[in-house]
Amino acid sequence: MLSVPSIVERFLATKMQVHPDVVSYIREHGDEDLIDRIIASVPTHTLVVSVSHIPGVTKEKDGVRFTDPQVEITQGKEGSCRPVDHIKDYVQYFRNRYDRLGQMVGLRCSIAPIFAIKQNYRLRQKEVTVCGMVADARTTNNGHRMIELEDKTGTCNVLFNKDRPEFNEAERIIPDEVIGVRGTVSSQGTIIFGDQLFRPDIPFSFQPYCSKTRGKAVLISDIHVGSDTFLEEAWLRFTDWLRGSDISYLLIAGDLVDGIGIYPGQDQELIIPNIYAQYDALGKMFSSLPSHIQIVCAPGNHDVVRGAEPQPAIPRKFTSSFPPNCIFVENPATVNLQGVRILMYHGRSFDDMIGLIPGASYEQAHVMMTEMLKRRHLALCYGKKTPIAADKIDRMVIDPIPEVLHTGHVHIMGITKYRGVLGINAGTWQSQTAFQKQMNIQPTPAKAVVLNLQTLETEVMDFE
Ligand code: D5M
Ligand code: FE
Ligand code: ZN
Repeated sequence: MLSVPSIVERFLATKMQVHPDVVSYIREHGDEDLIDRIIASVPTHTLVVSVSHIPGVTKEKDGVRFTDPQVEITQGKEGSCRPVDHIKDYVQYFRNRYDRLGQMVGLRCSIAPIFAIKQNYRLRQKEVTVCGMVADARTTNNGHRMIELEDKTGTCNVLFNKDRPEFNEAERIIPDEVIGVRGTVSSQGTIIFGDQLFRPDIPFSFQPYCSKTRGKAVLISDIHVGSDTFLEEAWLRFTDWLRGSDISYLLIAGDLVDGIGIYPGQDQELIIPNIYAQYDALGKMFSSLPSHIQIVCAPGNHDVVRGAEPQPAIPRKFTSSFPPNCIFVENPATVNLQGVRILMYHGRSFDDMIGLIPGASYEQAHVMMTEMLKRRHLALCYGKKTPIAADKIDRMVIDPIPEVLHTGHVHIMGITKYRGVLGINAGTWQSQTAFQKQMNIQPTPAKAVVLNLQTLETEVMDFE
């Protein structure tokens, strides 16, 4: 058994205090591995590690409960969103993004001290490490990558030479992400020649938590009820199968219904032209499922709530026909199933990333999930296709690290894994629409991804 001081010291080494209940839990149930897992999964600003930070454990009133919770919404619970208001919120919002992602970047550049950008003029021809938010990223006439980087003290230009190994990553730098750069200041003090690039990233030490008990979840997205391209027969095959299955949870990552007035000419493609009636139809579809299946519903850009992210949960006035085993969450939301944390995000920002990241495509959307994880953020680019609602904290930051990132929106199913985090981009229940035909998007409809919570293995079920 580990000694109390050895456990306390491990946490102090990472500048965190640890609650005595956590120490007892580790002594009784864990080992060095558990300590690593806890350290890797606590949010960045944590000062005291409490029982609620132990993967798979929740705290009860009078002591510690050593069993897995069933469904717990740990982020994006209904009612968490604030209304969008003042410009000053954006200043706070971006400061919060910079502080949190910058702290993660600091952990990745290990011992190198981070310089304030305004000092560059004093540090001509010296090697420096800076950390900033990308104000602009462009390719120069000579094919090098020029980045305008901003921290709280000023801005500077960073040049990544196209013949250097780091250029590959530098090509993928996008506006409003937070990066660290190590390089040499030019003799004029105006440019840093970049040698190394650091992203907030997932630490190599991250070890995903697996449920101690059996349990399976099904992950889907983009049902689009109300559209004439909704695949009702495939859906019925899916629900028939669900009724006879050992599935305990059904998660839907947005675009529950097709909505009204989402794109020009949509009314021509609706078979349910009323928003209440669309949700009523979906509620009836869910009512036919066994009541022991917990159904988690998040909104997407076709749903009735505001488009700006984070999006609120579907309001109660639309959900009267839904059975009581439905839980309505915001977009994004983190759902803890038996200790396994699933970060649900609809995925609208894929539309922005596809244009910005070389080689990115709708067919390979799951590859972009890796790009999100490296940047520890779900929707970086401000002012493009994905509207962002400012708040005091940036809810789009990926923190803590989930076991699974669950997205949708692109209507093309794909699964990926990055440093222990599973990325599941669920498909759709809608066949190709006129718009998608125009865009040359070939959907992969009627697939459901089964996630085994005990092993984190996936299985794709096809109901086409
Ligand atoms: O998105 C369905 C599909 O259409 C998905 O592959 C993304 C694509 N899409 C949606 N909106 C846009 C824009 N504005 N530009 C490019 N591609 C887009 P859905 O949200 O279901 O309509
Ligand atoms: Fe969709
Ligand atoms: Zn969508």
